[in-house]
Amino acid sequence: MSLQEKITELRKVTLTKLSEIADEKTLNDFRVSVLGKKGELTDILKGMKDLANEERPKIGALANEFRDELSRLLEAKKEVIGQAVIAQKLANETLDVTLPGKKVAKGNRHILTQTTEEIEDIFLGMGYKIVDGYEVETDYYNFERMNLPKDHPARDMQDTFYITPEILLRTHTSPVQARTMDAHDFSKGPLKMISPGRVYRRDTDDATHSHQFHQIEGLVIDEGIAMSDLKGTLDTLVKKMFGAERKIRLRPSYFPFTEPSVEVDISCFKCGGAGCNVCKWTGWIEVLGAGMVHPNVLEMSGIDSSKYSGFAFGLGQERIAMLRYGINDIRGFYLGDARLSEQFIG
Ligand code: FA5
Repeated sequence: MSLQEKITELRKVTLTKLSEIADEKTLNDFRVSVLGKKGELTDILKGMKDLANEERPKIGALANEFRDELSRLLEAKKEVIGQAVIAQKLANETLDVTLPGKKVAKGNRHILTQTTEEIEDIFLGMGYKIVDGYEVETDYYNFERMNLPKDHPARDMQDTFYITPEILLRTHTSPVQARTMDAHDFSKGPLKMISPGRVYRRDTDDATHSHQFHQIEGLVIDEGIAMSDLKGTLDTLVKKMFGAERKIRLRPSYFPFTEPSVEVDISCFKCGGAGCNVCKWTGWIEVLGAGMVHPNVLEMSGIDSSKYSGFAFGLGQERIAMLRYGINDIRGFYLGDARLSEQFIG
């Protein structure tokens, strides 16, 4: 085969192969394999030395023509491949704004937290301040300052977890009363506070009792505070929490730190007072303990009980939330079961 024929044949084969190439790397390798130093065209042109002098320029011109043509075609192909790569990328990265978004799992505050905050809001609206207490308390504040001296039989009503004989987990939020009274400057006005928090008792857990639960303490001290102030305040709370048609009822009770003491019932939200399984057919549901602050408790804080008087109350948030939402087992609050908490997204 003459060199001319070889070049013509190479051109034919090359153009066919070129049409099949679809990526840049193959294209580059192909260029090197034809036009490179060790490429096929270079190889063919090695035969130039054996040609007659007048033949050489002809073959040289043919080879150059082929090299130019192929270079142009390679360049054009490179451009086509580049465009295709961009088009592919654009197609892959298309953002469809009409697709539904990915749902982010949304948490919510615990129902007891929500209940506490709702009660806090009601009292903030009535001019109370919110005070924090200690969950690890002294026997002194938890019992003695609440008019429960050592060996007082009423201590049995609230047995607890002792850390040392003098330090314990508080059994109620009432010790915050004494701490707040100690710190209050009455020349600056009356004392009105609530104190929410966790309390502990050595109780046996069942559907309505837990060894750890929550209370909100309330305390008002000023000159001339009367039982009617307590009743009006609790009536407002109950109507805001359970609805304007709810009534409250005070029953005589006993707490060493209040005198007189009362248990406060609300008319049943389910039957309206007629009697049902929720109120155990009494028409009333007990929600909290309260009373007029015992003069001994005032005096222990250095408050003149002949001049000042006050009321206090303590309610359990679990009890309130159970009644309000029809939750029939207190343990549900602490199990972290999303099926319960998801019902109270708020
Ligand atoms: C007291 O704890 C008093 N400190 C309340 C008080 C304060 C009275 C100020 C007078 C003046 P009592 O033990 O009744 O009282 O508890 C109050 C509320 O806590 C109860 O009405 C109930 O809702 C809740 N409670 C009591 N024990 C448990 C328990 N084991 N589990 C869940 N809630 C409880």
